[in-house]
Amino acid sequence: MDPSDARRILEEERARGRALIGRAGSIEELDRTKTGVLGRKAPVSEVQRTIGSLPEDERRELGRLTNEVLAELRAEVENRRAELEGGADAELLSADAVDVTLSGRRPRPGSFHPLTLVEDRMVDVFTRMGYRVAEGPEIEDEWHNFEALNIPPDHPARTMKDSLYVDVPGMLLRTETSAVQIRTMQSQAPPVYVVAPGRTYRRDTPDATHGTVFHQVEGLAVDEGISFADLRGTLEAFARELFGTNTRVRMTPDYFPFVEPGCQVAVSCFVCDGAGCRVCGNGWIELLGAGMVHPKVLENCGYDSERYTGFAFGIGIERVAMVRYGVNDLRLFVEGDVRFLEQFEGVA
Ligand code: FA5
Repeated sequence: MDPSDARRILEEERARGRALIGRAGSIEELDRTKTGVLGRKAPVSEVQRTIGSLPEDERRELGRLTNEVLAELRAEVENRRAELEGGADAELLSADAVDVTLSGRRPRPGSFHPLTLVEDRMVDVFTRMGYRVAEGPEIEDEWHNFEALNIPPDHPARTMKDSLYVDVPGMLLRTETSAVQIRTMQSQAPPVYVVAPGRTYRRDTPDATHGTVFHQVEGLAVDEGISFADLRGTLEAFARELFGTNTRVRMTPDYFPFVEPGCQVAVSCFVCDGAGCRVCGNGWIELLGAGMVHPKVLENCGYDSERYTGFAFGIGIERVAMVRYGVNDLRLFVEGDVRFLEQFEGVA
């Protein structure tokens, strides 16, 4: 290559390269430009390759010029890269900018589920009477759920048809919180005053008043000299706390294998005070089963049934919530419809 051509090419490339580098609008474009002006096939590189064949003095002079152009273009590339990267940062910053003067979006406060509200209220009433909270497993063995509660082998609740068994032999989802009575008595000596809130499972066909999964609060008091009058007084105090001071309690005989005598307990309707209305029908609202702990149950847990007596009760939480909030179908509690649930915001 003629040295004067080489010089011309170098000067042209210096100008062309600077212009192209300056125009590159993105890092990707800059990289392409860099290959075009500094890569192996770029005119400057071609000049560089021919320098070796020139006479000594030309070689030195052209070598110096080539290096100068290369250094200048490389510096231009790096400057432009820094500019583009800075620009990308600035773009990101402006896209992410928060206008602190705008009023914020208020986070929607959650609220307690109505069943939680009622359970807490019930537990609160009993703990203020001196009861302690006890717990038991939801997957229970047949002994705690049935045998210990004096539920005989031929009782219908023990069939697959009425209870939900799990894949482990002899284990089922507890059908009532009464199993916690047994666990509590096994773990401590009398006197016992406990309430056990929790989830229970039955193979009931779901309808407005029955769920397959529902909740109960179990109560158990065992001490010397406990009588049916104590049960009645306790439930009256509970009903007055929950439904108002004029509430009356009605007990009608019923059968549960683990109590003797046993009863169903209803409270006078807090809407119509017993006259009969849309909420209650006949003036009374059935809430729970109760009775005096069967001596066999006390003996099953190692308690002296000659010395100790006790009462127990099991209250359906859904039932209490339906009455307290005027809800006519307990399936609403588990459907998760926000329009239903948000009505309980701020409710006690
Ligand atoms: C029992 O479960 C007894 N363990 C109660 C008891 C405890 C009696 C201690 C004596 C001594 P019962 O099956 O009646 O009894 O249920 C008690 C309450 O749970 C009912 O009054 C009702 O409020 C609620 N309940 C029962 N089955 C369902 C269901 N499928 N869905 C919703 N609530 C239910």
